[in-house]
Amino acid sequence: MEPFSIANDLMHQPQKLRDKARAEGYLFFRELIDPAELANVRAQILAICEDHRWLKSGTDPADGIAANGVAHIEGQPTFFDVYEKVLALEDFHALAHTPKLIGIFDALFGEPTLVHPRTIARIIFPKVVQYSTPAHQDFIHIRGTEETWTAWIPLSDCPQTLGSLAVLPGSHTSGIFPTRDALGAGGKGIDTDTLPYTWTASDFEAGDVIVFHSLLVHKGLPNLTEDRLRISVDYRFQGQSQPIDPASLEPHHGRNTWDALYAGWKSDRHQYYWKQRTQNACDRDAKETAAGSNTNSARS
Ligand SMILES: O=C(O)CCC(=O)C(=O)O
Repeated sequence: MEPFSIANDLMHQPQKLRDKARAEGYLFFRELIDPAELANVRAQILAICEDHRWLKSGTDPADGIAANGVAHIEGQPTFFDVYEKVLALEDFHALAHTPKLIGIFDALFGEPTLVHPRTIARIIFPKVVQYSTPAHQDFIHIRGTEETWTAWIPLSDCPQTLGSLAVLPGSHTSGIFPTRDALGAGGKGIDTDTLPYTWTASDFEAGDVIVFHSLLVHKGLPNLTEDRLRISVDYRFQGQSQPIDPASLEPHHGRNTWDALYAGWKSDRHQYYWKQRTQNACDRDAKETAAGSNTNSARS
């Protein structure tokens, strides 16, 4: 597998950053986020996992060691016992607003960035590699504007063997590829064998971040470890003036209300911040939907 190209040198050169983003469809940054902020969110997620006996008893929760013979798969009923509590974590949502991330997206979009409130965490178990996230494009799930970008951030060091992310650079320039039903997050996969692009991936250290265009084909690598959980987050961003699908303003998987998720938060700074900023965007999206331009109802 080819390694990612590193974009740190371009962080303060907006035009070059945009040129690289347009050409390759992704940007990979080393040491972008303070590892302590990631470790804080990871510890809170692992504390919930421990409460639900997802972790091996007698081990340090910080090691993220799965209990013997236990594997919970996103979308299955037992997964939500933990996931609904994860979605209520204030620090997990606040992390999406990290100024360094926003600065990169402001430069990419050439206007103020809107952070999608629908934040996503992935808890990927070992020994269930058939549920690794299949190759896909986020746009079929997110809709709204194609100029939506995802930041994928592992909450600890994440070598490829722990199941990090791989991308097909340049694949965002070829439109939307056909999909088939597949196991793994999103439930839709693309057959990539005949595509004229090369899979690219690197080992992540805590603080490294990859951001990518909604049409860039990407996939989760299999978690090949004996017993470690891979924990990562996906945050989505777009220019504030662009259309947004109303589902991107709902909690992930749509099982909770924001009022319920916000109930225990200490601050309202990251609550309902999008309501004012998306009024026009939602109206425009509603008109497009009525006109039949958005027909795919898939959701990840
Ligand atoms: O973390 C993963 O396995 C998949 C993340 C992803 O591809 C996505 O959310 O679009």
